[in-house]
Amino acid sequence: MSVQEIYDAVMEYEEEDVAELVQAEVDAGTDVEKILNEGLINALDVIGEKFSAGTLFVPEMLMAAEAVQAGLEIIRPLLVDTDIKSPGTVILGTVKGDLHDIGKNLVGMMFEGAGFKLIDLGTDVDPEQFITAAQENDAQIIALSGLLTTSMPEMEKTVAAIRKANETRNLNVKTMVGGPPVNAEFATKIGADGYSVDAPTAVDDARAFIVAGI
Ligand code: B12
Repeated sequence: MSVQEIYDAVMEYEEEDVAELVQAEVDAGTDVEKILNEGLINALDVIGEKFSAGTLFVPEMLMAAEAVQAGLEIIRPLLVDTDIKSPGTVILGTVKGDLHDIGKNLVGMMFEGAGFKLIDLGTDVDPEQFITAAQENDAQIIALSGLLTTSMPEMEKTVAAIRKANETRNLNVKTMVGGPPVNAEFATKIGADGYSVDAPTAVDDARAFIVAGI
């Protein structure tokens, strides 16, 4: 039994095996971060490379994603279980036109694990949905995920709409963006308040926003 077997099972699209192997590693006390990074996410990176190279296609990418999701469900309780007092409320979603949600879900789990109240709007979320959810839940932060290059203009549109709502619709939220096509420079360019490279950093950055007092 090893983390390598989890990686292999994802590469073979064996959803049930992935769940069982992750459970076995968790029971054996293996570091969750190791399971996550070396077993699950690593495999998706290689799947993405094979997709780029044209050696596998969307159905395989989807099966690998489902296998990883099955593993994440086993890890979820370890990431979200907390007694910490809520530092604030975060609205999270993948921007319009983009259906990728594994990274977003991971970010969401880590926010929950840090005690934040999380409103996850899912994928393909349009700007108005983010704004309405922030108003209804008195949120401090809106966090946008995107995996596609075409999500970058969507993020820009969404951040612009949120900034406008901050000025004209009595909203008071900070925006943060994440996902492989974006970086800190892009975040600054589109007027987002922050960019974080991964889920743990997103939580630290969100805490810093709140401590700074929005
Ligand atoms: C799985 C997958 C799919 C699955 C998604 C299933 C799902 N439920 O999510 C399916 C099969 C549906 C899919 C479809 C498509 N995909 Co796809 N997909 C992938 C793949 C292999 C893995 C993505 C993933 O989950 N990674 C693991 C997670 C954990 O990583 P992550 O999302 O980057 O998240 C981390 C950070 O980025 C960050 N983060 C993420 N979100 C946020 C948000 C905030 C606020 C913060 C702070 C941080 C943060 O934190 C996370 C880690 O801690 C990638 C390749 C890759 N390596 O990324 C291609 C990839 C993203 N897909 C790609 C493409 C082209 C497509 C399709 C267009 C293919 C097609 N021809 O139909 C469609 C588009 C569908 C749509 N409209 O969205 C391209 C994108 C190219 C581009 N630059 O635009 C990639 C890069 C593959 C490639 N190499 O070409 N895909």
